[in-house]
Amino acid sequence: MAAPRVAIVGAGFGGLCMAIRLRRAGIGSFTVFEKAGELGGTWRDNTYPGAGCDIPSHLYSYSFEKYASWTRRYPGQPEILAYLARCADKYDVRRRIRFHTEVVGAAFDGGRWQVSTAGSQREAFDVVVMGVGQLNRPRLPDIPGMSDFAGTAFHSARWNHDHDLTGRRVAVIGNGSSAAQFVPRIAGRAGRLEVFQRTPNWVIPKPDATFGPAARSALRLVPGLQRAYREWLYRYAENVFHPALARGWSAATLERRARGHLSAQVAAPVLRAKLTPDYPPGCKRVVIDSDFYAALTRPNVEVVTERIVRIGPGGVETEGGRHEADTIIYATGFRTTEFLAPIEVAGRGGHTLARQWNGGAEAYLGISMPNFPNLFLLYGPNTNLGHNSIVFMIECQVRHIMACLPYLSAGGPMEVRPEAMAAWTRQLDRAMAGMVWQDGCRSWYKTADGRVTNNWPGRADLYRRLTARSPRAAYRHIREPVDRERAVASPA
Ligand code: N01
Repeated sequence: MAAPRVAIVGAGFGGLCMAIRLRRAGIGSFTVFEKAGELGGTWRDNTYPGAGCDIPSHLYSYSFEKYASWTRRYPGQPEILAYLARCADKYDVRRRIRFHTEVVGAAFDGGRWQVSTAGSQREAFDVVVMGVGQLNRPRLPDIPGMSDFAGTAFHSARWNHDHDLTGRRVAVIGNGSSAAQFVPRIAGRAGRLEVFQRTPNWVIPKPDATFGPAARSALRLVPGLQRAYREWLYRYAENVFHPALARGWSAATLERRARGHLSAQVAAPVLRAKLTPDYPPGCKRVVIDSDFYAALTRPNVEVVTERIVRIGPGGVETEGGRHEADTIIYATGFRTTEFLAPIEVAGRGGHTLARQWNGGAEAYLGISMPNFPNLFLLYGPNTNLGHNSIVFMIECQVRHIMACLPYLSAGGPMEVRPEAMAAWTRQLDRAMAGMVWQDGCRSWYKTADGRVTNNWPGRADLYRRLTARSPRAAYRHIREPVDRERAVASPA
């Protein structure tokens, strides 16, 4: 086969990384499908006030495109988006992005993938790489009466910048990382702000700082300095944060830090009690923010913990009474466990991903699935991290896919062997048992029945080693007889 034709779905960190790697390998036969009119994925969509990343800038960037000129230790959304746009231009992949083109389906047919886009266009590719991410579809809650609300309502990932919050009575539903970032930015403007909290989060301060001209020059000019700084950030995350999530030596340190931060910032015992979680830190995503607690102590801000029963035209009704509001901001997160949805994916032999993932999404290395030859995922199941940079994980995945390309070019479509998949699942289950995510909390890492489908339990180092192995042993080529075999399709 000549260079395979590759369809990449999504132009966020993952899709762009794949496109750049292909381009650098001299493979130009790829198309990036992007449903929106601009690149950037989650960093294009999340424009709420204060949006930013709580992984340090020099680590939250591609290893092949280090950037010395970050202005802050922790990057803000505009700077990350600008970084991605610069990467796309520098590596000349922007012209391969088909904007405003939503992929709605992919079907493996006759040894190739037929990729369907909205508007019923179909196009054949040898390989499909899904780079749609885990945090791409906002989740609105299912609260009775939401459509009756007479004021302005929007989700944090679809911020309504035309709506001036000055003097408003604002209800914020949810208190995760997104709310923690924007509540301090809007609390001073809103007339009254109520944060509806279902479960308190552990919060630790974010040691943010600006990089002045001298620091930026040093990082740019001193040989090896930026690399060493990045390496230090990475090692710190591996050696200090990971053990905290694996119930290791730093778990107690993390809890002390979070409790100390709460005590230092919130003096009132009633509010402090409301904000104190009853599960171990890390079970849900730890919020890393220095301003959230302080905002919650403002006289015009209240934390409401009574259960929401309905939303009416005039605001939010809880078990304790009515809370008048003219603006509701849903900071209720994303549909994280529905990987790839709503794209309909049909593999060989009548297998559909919807059916195969009935009990929760799973993929070998988070990248590939039996019955779906030449289909690869970026930031797929069990590859999210609570302790280190997702960009690192994405680069590991892209490297693995690049290693698969010569193999499938030479021998035809290939898929992961069922026995490799089963061994992976066993290994994952064993590692998962030691992690704090199991410890009695609800989180976006889990399906409704409690299976952790989003997170990688090991260190990032281990993931790098596993994905760096030659794919030969774990994959097999799909020959005609196998290709024609029909699955005994059980009802979905
Ligand atoms: O979403 P979340 P997020 N009634 O799922 C509540 C990344 N991120 O957008 O905890 C009432 O964390 C829900 O309550 P509960 C980061 O990985 C990163 O804040 O389920 N409340 C919770 O409080 C982060 O973890 C950065 O009880 C309801 C909230 O809504 C991820 O994105 C910055 C409810 C949802 O919190 C998601 O964060 C921002 C209901 N019916 C985000 N339904 C960085 O800095 C839900 N909730 C990298």
